[in-house]
Amino acid sequence: MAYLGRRGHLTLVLRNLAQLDMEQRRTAGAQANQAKRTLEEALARRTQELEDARLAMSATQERLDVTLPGYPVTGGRLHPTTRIIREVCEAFVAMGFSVVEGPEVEWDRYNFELLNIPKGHPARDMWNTLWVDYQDPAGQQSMLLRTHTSPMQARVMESQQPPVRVIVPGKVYRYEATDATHEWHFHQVEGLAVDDGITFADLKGTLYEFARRMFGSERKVRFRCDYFPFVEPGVDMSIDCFACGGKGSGCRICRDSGWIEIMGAGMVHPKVLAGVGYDTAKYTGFAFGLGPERIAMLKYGIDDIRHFYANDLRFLRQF
Ligand code: 2NM
Repeated sequence: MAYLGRRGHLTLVLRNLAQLDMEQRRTAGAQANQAKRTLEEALARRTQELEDARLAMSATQERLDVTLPGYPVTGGRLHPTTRIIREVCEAFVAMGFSVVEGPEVEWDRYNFELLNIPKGHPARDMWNTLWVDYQDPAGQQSMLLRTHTSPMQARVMESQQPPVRVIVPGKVYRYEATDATHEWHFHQVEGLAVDDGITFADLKGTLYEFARRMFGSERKVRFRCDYFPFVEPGVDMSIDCFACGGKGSGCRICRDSGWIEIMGAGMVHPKVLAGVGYDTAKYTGFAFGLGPERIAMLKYGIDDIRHFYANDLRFLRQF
């Protein structure tokens, strides 16, 4: 800097050469240029020495072996719940349904009232609810963590006229003590079809097709009466056991019954259709719901639902 820099001694000498006469300029110029070369060479030499020393130090002291292979990038994988949700949705998308998702925090109105579960109705006891400490400004509506994904079906129906064909995957919450078959949060996939002329035969045909796609083309299905306040009639659907082929002797999966319950379903209750403003003289529909964790437990032979939320890599790496 002091000699070779922009305002260095030597730079100034060279710059001011023009002020000297010819004779002086020749000798001073030659000397100055010689001095500049000498300085530059010395600087380059010293720079190289320091760089060599730094590399030598790095090689002996830092122990960085640049020839070692890099750390492998481990490929991620999908959670078993996600895999089942995608498989279920794909099966229904292939049959003309659209996938929609809704909020996990809901109003009483969508989670219960529009689904034919009014305040004080005994059916409310079917869902142990996690209430959120917030009411709407008018004080009319309580907030809760949705206990099923059906409130989104109510939202879809409220926002459009039939035809409706939707499949709604998502997380749901219950105020529940946990054990091998219960969690306080888990997932659901629910579906809904409403149109002019939909019958119970459509429900059976659609869910039968789903069962065969999901569990094998040989599957048989069984429908039995069940109760859900938002449907009438309500049913549960079973498939013949894919583990023992329905023989049911010493089978862990179907507990010897030969049948496995995989979902609930039914014809949408006229009160639900009327509640969202549909013409019940014209439109009918069917709806259904299943638990992907339960499906995964059956399919992969998982014995405890709590594995799904424990984040234990020994569990997760198996899928
Ligand atoms: C189930 C079983 C039966 C259902 C009904 C509705 C709605 F909004 F359309 F009324 N959504 N989901 C339903 C019906 C769900 O889950 C076991």
